[in-house]
Amino acid sequence: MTPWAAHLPPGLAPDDVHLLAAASLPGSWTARWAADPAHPTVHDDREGWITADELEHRSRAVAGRLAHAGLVPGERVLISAAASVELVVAHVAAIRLGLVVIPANTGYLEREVAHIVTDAAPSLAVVDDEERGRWIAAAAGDREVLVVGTDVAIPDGPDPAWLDGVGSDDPAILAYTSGTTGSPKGALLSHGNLLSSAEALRLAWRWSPDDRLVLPLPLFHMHGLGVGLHGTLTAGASVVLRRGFEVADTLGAIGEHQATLFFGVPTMWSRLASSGRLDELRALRLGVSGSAPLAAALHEEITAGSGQRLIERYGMTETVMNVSNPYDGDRRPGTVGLPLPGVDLRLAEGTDEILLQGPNVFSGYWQRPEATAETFVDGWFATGDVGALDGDGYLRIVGRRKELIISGGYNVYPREVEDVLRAHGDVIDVAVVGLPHPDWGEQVIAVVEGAPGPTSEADLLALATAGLAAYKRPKRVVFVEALPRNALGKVVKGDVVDQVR
Ligand code: MLC
Ligand code: AMP
Repeated sequence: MTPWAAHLPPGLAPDDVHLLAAASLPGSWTARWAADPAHPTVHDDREGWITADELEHRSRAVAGRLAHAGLVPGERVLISAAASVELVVAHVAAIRLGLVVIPANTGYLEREVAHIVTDAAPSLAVVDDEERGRWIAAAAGDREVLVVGTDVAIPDGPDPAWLDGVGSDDPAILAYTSGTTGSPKGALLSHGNLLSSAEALRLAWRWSPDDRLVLPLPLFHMHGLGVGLHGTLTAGASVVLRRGFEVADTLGAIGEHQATLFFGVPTMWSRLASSGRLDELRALRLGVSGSAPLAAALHEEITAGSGQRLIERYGMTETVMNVSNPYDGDRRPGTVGLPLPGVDLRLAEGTDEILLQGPNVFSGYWQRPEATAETFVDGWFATGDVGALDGDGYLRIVGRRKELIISGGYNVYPREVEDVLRAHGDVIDVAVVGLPHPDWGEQVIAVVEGAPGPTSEADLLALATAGLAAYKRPKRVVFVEALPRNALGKVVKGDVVDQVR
């Protein structure tokens, strides 16, 4: 039996599943808009609801402006802004035009933004912050980059001839991630990658036009963008955007909008649980957790307090969504469930690294053939995560081969933080590690070899504040006489954790 058959709604067989039938994201979305133009589709507090028809017309108009400004399919557009209807319109317009969207964290500082601009050479940037716009223009240097606000207030143009003309192999999103090691690389995701994943979730989670998602996740990472927004549009459903997560705001929006769906990272679920207000989630049809491990005890606490049996699922920038607990059947705490429709999964011999294949798996890193080659083993994408399979095929994520800290659902690459701190004169060497933490899941700690001077800790934190987005900064600096090293002189991270735990 196909392992993912367990995800399908009753009456649907694997042979009936055609994840790429709509060919592209616009292929899927425009069919939804035509079928029910009056459907309330996207909501923010400034504009209220816009309908499917309004989204179609507004994104068409923005696409006309972008084409009139000279943008052609394949050119990159960097988008970095808080969630809003305007942002969604700009994103959908770019996608319909065949542009390649680079979603960038709004917390990035100049150094982090400049790296992306230099690497991806965007022709357009959509930002909600003038300073960020200046950083982008400066990093682009002599290369022309058009910087606009989320309203894309540039002259109108006619409907572009190639609107909605993209196919499944055409690129749609260039998402920056450090992957296993090194500086951030752009993972190039095609329309087929994103569509197949959104379709798989639509089937697996029974996502229907009647669903209403409250979404406080940012739209610059896969969870908010590839799952929350694309999933909503692919299902012809509705989404209520929030500008960040705060317990009272989220619960208020869920109540006010009679939400049926809520997706969060474990830090959000843990804050909801600590609020004592879990009962307010009772009316949801489905709650989902992902992006970092959800502790089994928290999973049970949420069930007890809200009646919601969460679905935990597993995804990645390079692959969108891979594995999920089933809608019907056992939603098993401590596991991420079974491969989603279309996804093949196996564990590597000897290391148990999780390997993936499927229409959701990206084709490679932007202009990094070597990094791409390293991450594919005989055609299988090597995730850097280590897994174990229960007897009946449920996947547990039991470790990581890559050096990665996941804090509040955001990925922090120790190497990047270490490089920034090493600039300080008092630092002989530094190891950045993640320690278990009740709110963040893992907390970033810098362990510094070198004698602390009177202001060393403050100086180090100032370096971090100047060079790193807030979520990457060490929450604590610990000085040690010597970092633990192996016979080759290499710092042993596991021993560093023991040293400071
Ligand atoms: C914010 N801070 C963080 C942080 N988020 N520090 C560490 N880790 C984080 N995740 C900083 C703030 O800037 C602030 O710094 C201080 O910590 C306290 O912030 P806060 O007010 O408590 O944080 P808050 O704004 O409430 O944000 C917490 C959060 C947010 C959990 C809501 O981090 C968040 O939205 N996380 C979700 C990230 C996400 O979308 N991940 C999906 C990746 S996709 P200062 O200096 O100002 O005091 C992916 C694939 C998949 O992984 O499978 O989904
Ligand atoms: P990113 O590269 O930001 O997309 O992060 C992807 C990584 O998040 C994966 O490789 C996993 O290590 C981790 N991840 C995502 N979902 C889960 C989950 N449910 N449990 C444990 N780790 C997860």
